[in-house]
Amino acid sequence: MRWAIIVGAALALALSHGAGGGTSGRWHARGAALQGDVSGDGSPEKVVLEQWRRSCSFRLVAGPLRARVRPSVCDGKPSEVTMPGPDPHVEALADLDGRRGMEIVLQLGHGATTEFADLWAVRRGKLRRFAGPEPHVSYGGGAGTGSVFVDCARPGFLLVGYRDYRPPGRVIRTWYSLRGLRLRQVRTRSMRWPGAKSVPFHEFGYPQPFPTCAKARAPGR
Ligand SMILES: [Ca+2]
Repeated sequence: MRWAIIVGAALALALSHGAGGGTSGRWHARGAALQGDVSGDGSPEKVVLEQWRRSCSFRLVAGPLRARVRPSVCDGKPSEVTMPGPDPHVEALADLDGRRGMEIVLQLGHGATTEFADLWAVRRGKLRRFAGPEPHVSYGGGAGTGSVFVDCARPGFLLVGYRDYRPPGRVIRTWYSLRGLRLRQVRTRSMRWPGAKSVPFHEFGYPQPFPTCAKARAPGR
């Protein structure tokens, strides 16, 4: 299911980096640029996703760092991300794994109700995608079916809450550790929870994703 954080063995190799800053040539920004320290040096970088013309070629830009991004939808329905629209874009910068420097939440697309994203971080001076297939995280949903909520737990741990509204109603919370650019499922708790009853757990707050740990978001969100 889309809401699950999927752990996989494949490591993204879509890396490239170069010098210089800002949009240049036929590269143009896709979504808003965020300011935050993703390199961990104490100074903020400008973080933005750029697109090459109207092609399915994207690059993640963080200060002087560059990394190529090719969403898997490029192989099937590229028009979902090449036409003007909300995705893909940098959704948030958030301190997720407890190391210096914020992680990058790169929203790749959206389904009927949920939105889904990959996680990136700067390691050894390069932008690196977390391991595993797309997407690393999903969030959103609609009352009546189910909703997914993702947030920080304690440092280095991520929490995904899933709410199933179908009677009798259920809340499922799953913890993941983030180490070495890898998400590992730690434990899961499931409990009955009637659809009409509000959920007190922090990950069910808004806005999504990462309501209690995000340090930077796109303006107006
Ligand atoms: Ca920095």
